[in-house]
Amino acid sequence: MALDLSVYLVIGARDAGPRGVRATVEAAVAGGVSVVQLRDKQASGRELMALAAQLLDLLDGTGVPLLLNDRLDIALASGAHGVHLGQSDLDVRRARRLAGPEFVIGLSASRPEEVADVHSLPSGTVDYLGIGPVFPTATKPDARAAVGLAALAELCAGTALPCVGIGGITARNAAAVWAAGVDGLAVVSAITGAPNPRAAAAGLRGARP
Ligand code: TZP
Ligand code: MG
Repeated sequence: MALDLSVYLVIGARDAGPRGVRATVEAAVAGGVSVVQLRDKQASGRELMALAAQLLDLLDGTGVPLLLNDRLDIALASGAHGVHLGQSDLDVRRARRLAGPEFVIGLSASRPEEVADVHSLPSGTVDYLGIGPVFPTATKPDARAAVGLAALAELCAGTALPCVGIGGITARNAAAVWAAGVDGLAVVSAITGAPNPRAAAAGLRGARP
């Protein structure tokens, strides 16, 4: 299955608020989200496992893959489609060895040297790069400084790997982020904080050139 990164929802219980993760994901997928990443730094392994199982049930038959942030163990145990790892998480080579060739592995890389490191890996180790924060964001207080559109464009141009922009992306700036050469837009609050997550997802999808 080709990986469609175009509208990429990152979500956890705290992002979803009272609407809940499941209802938000259901609405967002109806609106055109193409990837869901479960990212909840506070949830226990058991909680993540239970939520992953529920989301996999919900996504079954939609063609939308579920990725786990950080937790290769939960991703493998739940039967999720992949994992998204950061620069301080489990090494992507080890993750690839454990997970096999079909599993999706995404990696955060927001500096040229981090992208260069990925190029020195055996091909097929990493499936896509997450680059950000593109813009300042309150969603991830410990995020690095925003890279901005010009650096995003340079990073995307410097790799053959698909690139997803993340951080402060909304329907209003979506066209500018696409113009930087990304293969997808990853968002938390633009969907989870919207009054209508389905319409918000559709708005992001509609911004694709
Ligand atoms: N990684 C870099 S920025 C970010 C993550 C998880 C948060 C993005 O959230 P938002 O609400 O789309 O700015
Ligand atoms: Mg991580």
